[in-house]
Amino acid sequence: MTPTLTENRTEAELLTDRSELRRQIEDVVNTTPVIDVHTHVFPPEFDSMFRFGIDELLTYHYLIVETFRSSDVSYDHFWQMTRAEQADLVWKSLFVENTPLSEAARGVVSVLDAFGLDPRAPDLSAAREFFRDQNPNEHLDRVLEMACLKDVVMTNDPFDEQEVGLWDSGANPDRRFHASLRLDGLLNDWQGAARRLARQGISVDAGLGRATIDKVRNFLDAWIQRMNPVYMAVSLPDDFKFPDTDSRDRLIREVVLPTARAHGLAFVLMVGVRRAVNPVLRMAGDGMGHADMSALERMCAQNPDVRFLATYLSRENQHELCVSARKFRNLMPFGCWWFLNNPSLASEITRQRLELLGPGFIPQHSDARVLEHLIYKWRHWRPVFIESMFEAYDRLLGSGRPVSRNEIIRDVERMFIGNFREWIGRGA
Ligand code: RAT
Ligand code: ZN
Repeated sequence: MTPTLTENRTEAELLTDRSELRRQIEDVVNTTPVIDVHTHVFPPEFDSMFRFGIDELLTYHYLIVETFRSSDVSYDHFWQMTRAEQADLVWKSLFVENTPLSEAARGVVSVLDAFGLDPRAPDLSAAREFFRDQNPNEHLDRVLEMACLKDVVMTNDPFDEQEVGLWDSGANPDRRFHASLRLDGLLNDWQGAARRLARQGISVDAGLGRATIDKVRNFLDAWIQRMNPVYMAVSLPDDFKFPDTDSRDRLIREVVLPTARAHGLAFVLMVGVRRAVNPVLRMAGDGMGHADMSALERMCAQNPDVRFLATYLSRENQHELCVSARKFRNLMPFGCWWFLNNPSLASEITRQRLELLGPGFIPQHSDARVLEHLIYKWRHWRPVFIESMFEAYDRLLGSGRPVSRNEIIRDVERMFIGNFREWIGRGA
């Protein structure tokens, strides 16, 4: 539709009235599609990796830990249950016998409400029937629209047998889904990686000699060719150091960074996770810790020709990350990761980033694992972002510099799409 002259004038008009300013921010933020730069969601082409529906939603690892705190089920018994039995127990413990006050529990409520399902239902029969009846492709389109998403970045593990099988059989993801090459298996467990490479017919020496370095580089080249990833990524522990004396350091320097350079690929660092703090909780058992930011600063300083995206898990690292990003133009902070993706912390982090970096950061990613997570993660976050943006623009207004709707659109598009596109060096 061609905009009328009046609409054009309105877009450029300065917003000097505070309530109109808020209304315009709300409208722009709620209607601008975002690129979700880190998820664990897959499209229907990925068979059983396409996870959706109430049983998957309720057996999210965030909710499993909460269930152990509100029920006396033993760990062993829980892990022996079927997924449906686990989901029934989570529902009973967190949604019927208790009020779903936590962020992850409220997420399920928001999803049910979005589809007109009863969040106070005594059991899951109606919700199960609803999700069973959905056509996967139509449901996917609907969810992306409800979350107001443009594109989604998956997490793709070249050591995951199921995933390798899918790529081998010519998996061709929906064009809105982009691959990212996840390197945890390579960088965080070199001994295990050596065994897995051997199983794929690539014999390597544990000591990382020249020939092995070349083979691992070829391995990554082949996966890049196959997946066409938008970046390479790794999650790192809180005690991550750079430089270091271990195999991860050798692999980062001699394999990953040269590969990033050769392919013009950004390197994503997700720092601060302490894996398996409580192993009986399985994938729900990871914790976190405060990391030393100087490792990232050294990596950015030594590799000015590589673009880095970074997110830290500890609240205490957030201010330091902003300051590091001010010092290194090849560093892009992104998202409020995992335990930080709660309204109170997301608000604090976003406001801090706006104050220190202006629009030069990627404010959020969802980390969704189940398709419908996309709905609640983005619907819960957008109001937080609106408040943070209002605070920043309102202060500017108070200082004598009102903004127009056009400027709000420009800023939001930069943070929702532009910064990421610039970092990955292409349109996503
Ligand atoms: O947020 C999560 O679900 C975590 O389990 C992890 O996926 C984390 O985001 C990661 O990518 O390692
Ligand atoms: Zn993740």
